[in-house]
Amino acid sequence: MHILLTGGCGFIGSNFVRLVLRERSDYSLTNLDVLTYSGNLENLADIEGDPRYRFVKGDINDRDLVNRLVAECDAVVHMAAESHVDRSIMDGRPFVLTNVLGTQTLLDAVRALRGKVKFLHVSTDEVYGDLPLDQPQVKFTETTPYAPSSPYSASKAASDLLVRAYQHTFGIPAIITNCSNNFGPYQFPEKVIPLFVTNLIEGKKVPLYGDGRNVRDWLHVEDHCEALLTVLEKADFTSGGTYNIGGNNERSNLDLTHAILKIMGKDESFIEPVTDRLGHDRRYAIDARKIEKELGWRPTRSAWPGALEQTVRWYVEHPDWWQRVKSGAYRDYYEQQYVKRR
Ligand code: NAD
Ligand code: TDX
Repeated sequence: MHILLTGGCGFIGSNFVRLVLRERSDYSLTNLDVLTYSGNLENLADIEGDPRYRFVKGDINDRDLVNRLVAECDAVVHMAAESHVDRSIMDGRPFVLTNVLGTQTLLDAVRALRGKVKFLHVSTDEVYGDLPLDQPQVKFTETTPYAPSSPYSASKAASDLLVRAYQHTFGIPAIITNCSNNFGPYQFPEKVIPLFVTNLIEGKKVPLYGDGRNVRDWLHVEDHCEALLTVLEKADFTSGGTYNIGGNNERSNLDLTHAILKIMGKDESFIEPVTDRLGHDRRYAIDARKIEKELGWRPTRSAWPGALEQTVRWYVEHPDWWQRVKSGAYRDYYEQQYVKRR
């Protein structure tokens, strides 16, 4: 199987590349990534020379390039996106350009191949909006109506609806996955866990939004990547549909912060309460029974405190990685590695 992965230099994408190369000796991958601020070639520096892996620098909105790369593959795993809610509140436009129009560019390329290429669309639980804090039994299922709250989640919801429409109208073989919050190595330190951990290593405080009671359902990134591989290999793409993916691991931000402080031997004085995020979703929780029942996937690497401790340790042991990200030095890598070789 040859996979065209979009956004493979980001957090989930780089973990997916590593997992596929490790666990599927007969698979190869092309990674199409334009290298926005969150795309970091250093995430995959150790596998650059693998003959089963190829990096192509390019935009998912480049029609000619996309048509050519899609025609060469058996399946598209589409992860490229603007992914950070706070950035979408500052400026929603890049989110529409990449998440909506970019997805449509890929869908057109897949459509032209008349059923030969599978399309796996990697999406988020945020498309469903948020859940009340006082009804813990209520979770997102695959039939929960869409009610996105941020420009980020609205752009992801729009892209999901385009996938559904192309599946329905043109019969493209497509599946959508909606996943909860991921954690693990190589996450850009704008997201809460790597931001808090690296701030604490630097002796800085952690900015906790609002009252800290917001709840997220945390899943280890390798569990997410295993779920995506399971869907790719076992799901019925001709009928289409959706799978929710979650960790069954709900934590309030306050509990998360206390857990990180404890692992790092810091006290509460390192918490800095700050003004809440605009439109801040209260609670996300995934009902993942469908993927478990139909495809036999369930998380195996997400249990706390072990998985959180392991993740904190990864950032503690890789200061070069996150210091280069925080300083912006990682952006020179492409220049050094590729441009100067021409
Ligand atoms: P990320 O921001 O770490 O990585 C995104 C990658 O996409 C980067 O490498 C970036 O360079 C690339 N990219 C952006 N615009 C592009 C374009 N126009 N053309 C080509 N490449 C482009 O994001 P992530 O956290 O790895 O998320 C990956 C996907 O998973 C996203 O679609 C996101 O919505 C979804 N998702 C993320 C989470 C999470 O917790 N991180 C949870 C559920 C779903
Ligand atoms: O500094 C912070 N302080 C804080 O309290 C940051 C960055 C976040 N938070 C809170 C906001 C959220 O309730 O922590 C929680 C998690 O925030 P993020 O890491 O920004 O993630 P979230 O907004 O929940 O979205 C993430 O999960 C779903 C990803 O960024 C999305 O790409 C994914 O779709």
